[in-house]
Amino acid sequence: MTKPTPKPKSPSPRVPLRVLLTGFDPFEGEVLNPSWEAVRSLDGWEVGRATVHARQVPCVLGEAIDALAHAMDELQPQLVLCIGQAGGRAEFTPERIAINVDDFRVPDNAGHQPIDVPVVRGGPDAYFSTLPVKAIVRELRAAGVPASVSNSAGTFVCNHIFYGLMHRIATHPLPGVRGGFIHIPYLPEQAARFAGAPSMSLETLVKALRISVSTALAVTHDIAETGGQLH
Ligand code: PCA
Repeated sequence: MTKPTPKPKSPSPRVPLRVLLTGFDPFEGEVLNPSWEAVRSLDGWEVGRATVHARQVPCVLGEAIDALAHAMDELQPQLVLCIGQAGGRAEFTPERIAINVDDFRVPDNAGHQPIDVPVVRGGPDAYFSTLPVKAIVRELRAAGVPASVSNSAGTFVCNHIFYGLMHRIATHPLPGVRGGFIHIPYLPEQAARFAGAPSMSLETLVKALRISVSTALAVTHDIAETGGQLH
Protein backbone atom coordinates (compact mmCIF):
# COMPACT_ATOMS: atom_id res chain seq x y z
CA MET A 1 0.00 0.00 0.00
CA THR A 2 1.32 3.42 -0.86
CA LYS A 3 1.58 5.92 1.94
CA PRO A 4 -0.50 9.08 1.59
CA THR A 5 1.60 12.12 0.75
CA PRO A 6 1.96 14.18 3.91
CA LYS A 7 0.31 17.56 3.69
CA PRO A 8 2.73 20.52 3.91
CA LYS A 9 2.57 21.93 7.40
CA SER A 10 1.41 25.51 7.65
CA PRO A 11 3.47 27.44 10.18
CA SER A 12 2.03 27.61 13.69
CA PRO A 13 0.31 30.92 14.37
CA ARG A 14 2.86 31.53 17.11
CA VAL A 15 5.93 31.17 14.86
CA PRO A 16 7.37 34.66 14.45
CA LEU A 17 7.79 35.98 10.93
CA ARG A 18 10.46 38.33 9.66
CA VAL A 19 9.87 40.94 6.99
CA LEU A 20 12.87 42.52 5.26
CA LEU A 21 12.47 46.01 3.82
CA THR A 22 15.29 47.56 1.84
CA GLY A 23 15.76 51.17 0.74
CA PHE A 24 18.50 52.71 -1.41
CA ASP A 25 21.10 55.32 -0.67
CA PRO A 26 20.79 58.62 -2.62
CA PHE A 27 21.87 58.71 -6.27
CA GLU A 28 22.01 61.12 -9.22
CA GLY A 29 23.02 64.13 -7.10
CA GLU A 30 20.30 63.74 -4.47
CA VAL A 31 21.12 64.09 -0.78
CA LEU A 32 18.44 61.65 0.32
CA ASN A 33 16.44 58.79 -1.07
CA PRO A 34 12.75 58.59 -0.06
CA SER A 35 12.95 54.79 -0.10
CA TRP A 36 15.47 54.71 2.74
CA GLU A 37 13.77 57.54 4.64
CA ALA A 38 10.47 55.63 4.60
CA VAL A 39 11.91 52.15 5.17
CA ARG A 40 14.12 53.11 8.08
CA SER A 41 11.23 54.55 10.03
CA LEU A 42 9.61 51.09 10.06
CA ASP A 43 12.65 49.23 11.46
CA GLY A 44 11.41 47.18 14.43
CA TRP A 45 7.71 47.64 13.61
CA GLU A 46 5.68 44.65 14.83
CA VAL A 47 2.69 43.78 12.72
CA GLY A 48 0.72 40.72 13.84
CA ARG A 49 3.34 38.03 14.45
CA ALA A 50 5.82 39.67 12.06
CA THR A 51 8.70 42.00 12.80
CA VAL A 52 10.03 44.40 10.17
CA HIS A 53 13.77 44.74 9.61
CA ALA A 54 15.07 47.68 7.56
CA ARG A 55 18.34 47.63 5.64
CA GLN A 56 19.95 50.19 3.35
CA VAL A 57 21.44 48.97 0.08
CA PRO A 58 23.89 50.82 -2.18
CA CYS A 59 22.80 52.13 -5.58
CA VAL A 60 25.61 50.13 -7.19
CA LEU A 61 25.56 47.29 -9.72
CA GLY A 62 26.21 43.94 -8.04
CA GLU A 63 26.72 45.47 -4.59
CA ALA A 64 22.99 46.11 -4.23
CA ILE A 65 22.24 42.41 -4.79
CA ASP A 66 25.14 41.37 -2.54
CA ALA A 67 23.83 43.56 0.30
CA LEU A 68 20.34 42.14 -0.17
CA ALA A 69 21.67 38.56 -0.17
CA HIS A 70 23.65 39.29 3.00
CA ALA A 71 20.53 40.65 4.75
CA MET A 72 18.47 37.63 3.61
CA ASP A 73 21.13 35.22 4.91
CA GLU A 74 21.25 37.06 8.21
CA LEU A 75 17.50 37.44 8.77
CA GLN A 76 15.98 34.49 6.85
CA PRO A 77 12.86 36.58 6.13
CA GLN A 78 9.61 35.10 4.85
CA LEU A 79 8.70 38.34 3.05
CA VAL A 80 11.00 40.80 1.27
CA LEU A 81 9.98 44.20 -0.10
CA CYS A 82 12.64 46.22 -1.88
CA ILE A 83 11.77 49.90 -2.25
CA GLY A 84 13.25 52.52 -4.58
CA GLN A 85 12.78 56.10 -5.73
CA ALA A 86 11.07 56.77 -9.04
CA GLY A 87 11.43 60.52 -9.51
CA GLY A 88 8.62 61.85 -11.69
CA ARG A 89 6.04 59.26 -10.65
CA ALA A 90 3.01 60.62 -8.83
CA GLU A 91 1.91 57.34 -7.27
CA PHE A 92 3.03 54.49 -5.04
CA THR A 93 3.72 51.77 -7.62
CA PRO A 94 4.19 48.05 -6.86
CA GLU A 95 6.14 46.58 -9.77
CA ARG A 96 4.74 43.58 -11.62
CA ILE A 97 7.86 42.28 -13.37
CA ALA A 98 11.67 42.24 -13.21
CA ILE A 99 13.59 41.76 -16.47
CA ASN A 100 17.03 40.23 -17.01
CA VAL A 101 18.78 43.30 -18.38
CA ASP A 102 21.00 46.11 -17.10
CA ASP A 103 20.90 49.16 -19.39
CA PHE A 104 21.81 52.17 -17.23
CA ARG A 105 20.81 55.60 -18.60
CA VAL A 106 23.08 57.20 -15.96
CA PRO A 107 26.07 55.78 -14.07
CA ASP A 108 25.40 54.15 -10.69
CA ASN A 109 27.10 55.42 -7.53
CA ALA A 110 30.33 53.59 -8.44
CA GLY A 111 30.40 54.81 -12.06
CA HIS A 112 29.16 51.58 -13.69
CA GLN A 113 27.03 52.08 -16.78
CA PRO A 114 26.34 48.68 -18.36
CA ILE A 115 24.47 48.53 -21.65
CA ASP A 116 22.30 45.50 -22.44
CA VAL A 117 24.03 43.12 -20.07
CA PRO A 118 22.02 40.40 -18.26
CA VAL A 119 21.57 40.80 -14.50
CA VAL A 120 22.16 37.04 -14.22
CA ARG A 121 23.87 35.37 -17.17
CA GLY A 122 21.73 32.41 -18.26
CA GLY A 123 18.84 33.43 -15.99
CA PRO A 124 15.24 33.52 -17.18
CA ASP A 125 14.20 36.59 -19.20
CA ALA A 126 11.94 37.82 -16.41
CA TYR A 127 10.35 37.09 -13.07
CA PHE A 128 6.95 38.19 -11.80
CA SER A 129 6.63 39.71 -8.35
CA THR A 130 5.17 37.31 -5.82
CA LEU A 131 3.62 40.18 -3.87
CA PRO A 132 -0.15 40.63 -4.25
CA VAL A 133 0.36 43.80 -6.33
CA LYS A 134 -3.32 44.27 -7.20
CA ALA A 135 -4.49 43.81 -3.61
CA ILE A 136 -1.83 46.27 -2.42
CA VAL A 137 -3.01 48.89 -4.93
CA ARG A 138 -6.64 48.35 -3.93
CA GLU A 139 -5.87 48.76 -0.21
CA LEU A 140 -3.74 51.83 -0.83
CA ARG A 141 -6.45 53.53 -2.89
CA ALA A 142 -9.05 52.65 -0.25
CA ALA A 143 -6.84 54.38 2.32
CA GLY A 144 -6.57 57.50 0.15
CA VAL A 145 -3.07 56.89 -1.23
CA PRO A 146 -2.60 57.32 -5.01
CA ALA A 147 -1.32 53.96 -6.31
CA SER A 148 -1.12 51.85 -9.46
CA VAL A 149 0.51 48.65 -10.63
CA SER A 150 3.61 49.44 -12.69
CA ASN A 151 4.50 47.16 -15.57
CA SER A 152 8.13 48.28 -15.84
CA ALA A 153 10.69 48.80 -13.12
CA GLY A 154 13.07 50.32 -15.71
CA THR A 155 16.53 48.95 -16.46
CA PHE A 156 18.60 50.64 -13.71
CA VAL A 157 19.57 49.49 -10.22
CA CYS A 158 15.97 49.03 -9.01
CA ASN A 159 15.15 46.51 -11.72
CA HIS A 160 18.61 45.01 -11.06
CA ILE A 161 17.94 44.34 -7.35
CA PHE A 162 14.35 43.26 -8.09
CA TYR A 163 15.60 40.67 -10.59
CA GLY A 164 18.34 39.62 -8.14
CA LEU A 165 15.75 39.18 -5.38
CA MET A 166 13.39 37.10 -7.48
CA HIS A 167 16.24 34.97 -8.86
CA ARG A 168 17.45 34.27 -5.35
CA ILE A 169 13.95 33.35 -4.19
CA ALA A 170 13.52 31.08 -7.23
CA THR A 171 16.85 29.30 -6.73
CA HIS A 172 17.11 29.34 -2.94
CA PRO A 173 16.54 26.08 -1.06
CA LEU A 174 14.07 27.69 1.42
CA PRO A 175 10.57 27.52 -0.10
CA GLY A 176 7.72 29.86 0.70
CA VAL A 177 9.65 33.16 0.63
CA ARG A 178 7.73 35.90 -1.19
CA GLY A 179 9.02 39.19 -2.46
CA GLY A 180 8.86 42.07 -4.85
CA PHE A 181 9.63 45.69 -5.51
CA ILE A 182 7.81 49.00 -5.04
CA HIS A 183 8.79 52.30 -6.66
CA ILE A 184 7.82 55.46 -4.78
CA PRO A 185 7.70 59.19 -5.66
CA TYR A 186 10.06 61.97 -4.61
CA LEU A 187 9.70 63.61 -1.21
CA PRO A 188 8.39 67.21 -1.46
CA GLU A 189 11.84 68.66 -0.64
CA GLN A 190 13.29 66.83 -3.65
CA ALA A 191 10.44 67.76 -6.01
CA ALA A 192 10.81 71.44 -5.04
CA ARG A 193 13.98 71.50 -7.17
CA PHE A 194 12.16 70.34 -10.32
CA ALA A 195 9.24 72.57 -11.31
CA GLY A 196 6.09 70.53 -11.78
CA ALA A 197 7.51 67.28 -10.35
CA PRO A 198 5.05 65.25 -8.24
CA SER A 199 5.86 64.18 -4.69
CA MET A 200 4.48 62.40 -1.63
CA SER A 201 5.04 63.32 2.02
CA LEU A 202 7.10 61.06 4.23
CA GLU A 203 4.02 60.53 6.41
CA THR A 204 2.04 59.22 3.41
CA LEU A 205 4.95 57.09 2.18
CA VAL A 206 5.27 55.44 5.60
CA LYS A 207 1.50 54.88 5.83
CA ALA A 208 1.59 53.34 2.33
CA LEU A 209 4.47 51.06 3.27
CA ARG A 210 2.62 49.85 6.37
CA ILE A 211 -0.43 49.04 4.22
CA SER A 212 1.77 47.26 1.66
CA VAL A 213 3.44 45.07 4.31
CA SER A 214 0.15 44.23 6.07
CA THR A 215 -1.54 43.38 2.77
CA ALA A 216 1.37 41.25 1.58
CA LEU A 217 1.29 39.33 4.88
CA ALA A 218 -2.48 38.81 4.72
CA VAL A 219 -3.00 38.09 1.01
CA THR A 220 -1.04 35.18 -0.42
CA HIS A 221 -3.06 34.87 -3.65
CA ASP A 222 -3.58 38.13 -5.47
CA ILE A 223 -7.03 39.40 -6.40
CA ALA A 224 -8.15 39.58 -10.06
CA GLU A 225 -8.67 43.24 -10.82
CA THR A 226 -7.68 45.37 -13.80
CA GLY A 227 -4.23 46.83 -13.36
CA GLY A 228 -3.02 46.94 -16.95
CA GLN A 229 -2.15 49.78 -19.28
CA LEU A 230 -2.94 50.30 -22.96
CA HIS A 231 0.63 51.47 -23.64
N1 PCA B 1 15.88 54.26 -7.73
C1 PCA B 1 16.70 53.83 -8.85
C2 PCA B 1 17.84 53.09 -8.22
C3 PCA B 1 17.84 53.45 -6.79
C4 PCA B 1 16.54 54.08 -6.55
O1 PCA B 1 16.09 54.44 -5.45
C5 PCA B 1 15.90 53.05 -9.89
O2 PCA B 1 14.70 53.30 -10.05
O3 PCA B 1 16.47 52.19 -10.57
